[in-house]
Amino acid sequence: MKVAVVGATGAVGEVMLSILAERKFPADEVVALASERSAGSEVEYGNRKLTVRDLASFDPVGVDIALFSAGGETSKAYAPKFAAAGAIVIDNSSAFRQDPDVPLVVSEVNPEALNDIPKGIVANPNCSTMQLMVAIAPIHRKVGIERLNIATYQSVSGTGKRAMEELGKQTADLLNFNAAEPSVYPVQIAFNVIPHGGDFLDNGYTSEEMKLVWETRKILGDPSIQINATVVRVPVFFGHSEAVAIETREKISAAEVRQLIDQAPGAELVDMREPGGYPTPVTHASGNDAVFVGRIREDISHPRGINMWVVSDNIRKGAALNAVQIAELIANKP
Ligand code: A2P
Ligand code: 11C
Repeated sequence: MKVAVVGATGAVGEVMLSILAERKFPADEVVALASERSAGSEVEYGNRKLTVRDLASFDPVGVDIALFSAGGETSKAYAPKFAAAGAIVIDNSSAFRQDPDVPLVVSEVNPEALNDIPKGIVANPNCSTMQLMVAIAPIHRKVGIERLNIATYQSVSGTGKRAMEELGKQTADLLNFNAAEPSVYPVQIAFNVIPHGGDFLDNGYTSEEMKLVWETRKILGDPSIQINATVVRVPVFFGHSEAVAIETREKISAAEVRQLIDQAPGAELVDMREPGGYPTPVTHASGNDAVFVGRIREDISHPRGINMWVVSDNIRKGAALNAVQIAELIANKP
């Protein structure tokens, strides 16, 4: 099997390569692709080095699976070409997620959507949707979810490598009594929080907020779920956190939710109701695969309300890991 990683020099692409090696994905050949800017440089694939090739001049014939994480415009321009050449494209951008002929898949939640891939393209959900699905799908299946109210606390790696450099540089500059210069973000990110992710839309929400609405409905196959989200960027390098308030159709207790999370594939319960007995990006999520769930409690303001705190590594389960898990499901198809 020949696998291509498009965006191999990026924050997600690098981790796609390391997870392919770590999970011993059955690839005979792996090709690392990026823009002509980084063609000729080297990236790591397990304990091997791959020379990065220029996507624009690469011939996709012979590629079986292509993992794309090089931005929406690159996906729009190249994913159909790879699919036409016979590859199955697993696309981490938002370019095709709303296309009804493109399955949007969280490997533990709706793998059956992979039974029909009419365009040869599968979409990988946005990182904040991904971790939310692992945590809430079991609750939706058990008692039905009527409404979700979500506040996110998203790390800078979700924006990409330049944003991580910006947080590091601003932190160092400020600690040395120098001014912090915003460049990737519109305002200072170090020692600050920014209520803005993606682009502003006509309804006053941002695109990152509306992805939580559209993607959740598509993945759970239920357009009736009402969703309200506020996306916030925080000065954390890896790991997105979410405060989630759920209104269910039928009453469910906190103890039952805890049991569902404990049994949910891909989820890990960390809910001790004591100082430190909850997941955080640094103590649990960063560098790990699971979606960590804690602070589960019944909402004192709603008869069918449940609150929870959901944390996961946005680059791993939120992006690279789920893409590789989809590739595994496709590779193992009879
Ligand atoms: P390059 O390093 O050549 O710019 P991040 O999300 O961390 O910023 O990474 C984005 C990834 O997408 C990088 O690997 C980047 O490659 C790649 N990329 C961006 N634009 C293009 C393009 N037009 N063609 C191919 N790869 C691209
Ligand atoms: C972030 N979730 O943290 C975003 C990045 O639609 O895949 C990924 C955007 C996307 O900013």
